[in-house]
Amino acid sequence: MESIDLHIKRELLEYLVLIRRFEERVKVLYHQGAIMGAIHLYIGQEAVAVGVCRSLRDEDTVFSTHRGHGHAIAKSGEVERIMAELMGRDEGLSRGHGGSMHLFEPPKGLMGGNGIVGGGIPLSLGGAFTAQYQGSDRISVGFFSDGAVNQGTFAECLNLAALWKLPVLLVCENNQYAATTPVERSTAVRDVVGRARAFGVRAEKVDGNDVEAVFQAATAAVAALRQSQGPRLLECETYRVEPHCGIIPDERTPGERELWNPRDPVSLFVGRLVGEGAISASDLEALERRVRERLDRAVEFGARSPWPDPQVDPHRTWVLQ
Ligand SMILES: Cc1ncc(C[n+]2csc(CCOP(=O)(O)OP(=O)(O)O)c2C)c(N)n1
Repeated sequence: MESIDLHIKRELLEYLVLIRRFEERVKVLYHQGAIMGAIHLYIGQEAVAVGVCRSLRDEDTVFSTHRGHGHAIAKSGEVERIMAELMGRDEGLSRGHGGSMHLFEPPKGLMGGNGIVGGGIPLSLGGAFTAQYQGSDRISVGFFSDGAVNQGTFAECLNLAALWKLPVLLVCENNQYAATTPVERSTAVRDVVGRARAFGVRAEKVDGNDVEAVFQAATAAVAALRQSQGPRLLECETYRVEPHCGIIPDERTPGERELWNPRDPVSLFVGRLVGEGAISASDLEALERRVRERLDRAVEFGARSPWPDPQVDPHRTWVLQ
């Protein structure tokens, strides 16, 4: 496995911290009533979004899930407009009409979240088919979690992607739960990689809390996809730290979360970079300050943005080149 350049490692860290602090801020704003509707926090899973999305180009398409803030930030970098969207404002990515689960920015390849579990998988095949049909080397990514692998659409999509050799990277974020149901109570065969291989899709399991491992696996998969070598699947083993959704009480057994603390993706990467001498304590302080100031600006931007006019059609039109 090739080592990762220092400037890329720093970029990965910047996004990890940005997403973590963004989600912490969203949690506060939600409880203050500044964000309404359902929110699904991504804390604990940041290394997956960052490792995958930072291996992509702008024009590659990403189809997200109901838990999509991390994907949206890592793919588009549009923190201010994502925050405004969560706050339901007109300058949000979807002009305040979509909210947390509908973050779209096609010019940056961000093709939205999805309230339908597993719904993004067939859409990601659509993105891949478009690229293949146009003769482009663009690739498409479909994120989903362990709950989606028991939806019929997952099996259908594995088959079609393999049959048509679509340039799609399917990314399973195995975060141990589907809403409040632990994976062992919902899934007879938990080997997602094995399921993919049964359909002829090349698949690999990685530590989803290790941003470098995810980035390296995604980079290799993306390179193969650009050479039309057929679909790939990455199963990223991770852990969702927060309850399923802002309005559902926690479902964890006492002490369970703490067991995952040593695997926290942000601390893990910070510890490794400090150990390598790649960053110093003052670099970290500066990074935290930068992120805090950026989030302050994002919240101000959202709060200043007008409420959407319900009479105005929120749709924007994009044509993928
Ligand atoms: C087709 C469908 N069935 C059920 C639901 C209700 N629902 C919303 S989130 C969720 C759990 C999804 O679990 P998973 O895919 O593992 O994602 P996680 O929330 O763990 O990130 C369910 C069942 C839904 N939105 N769509």
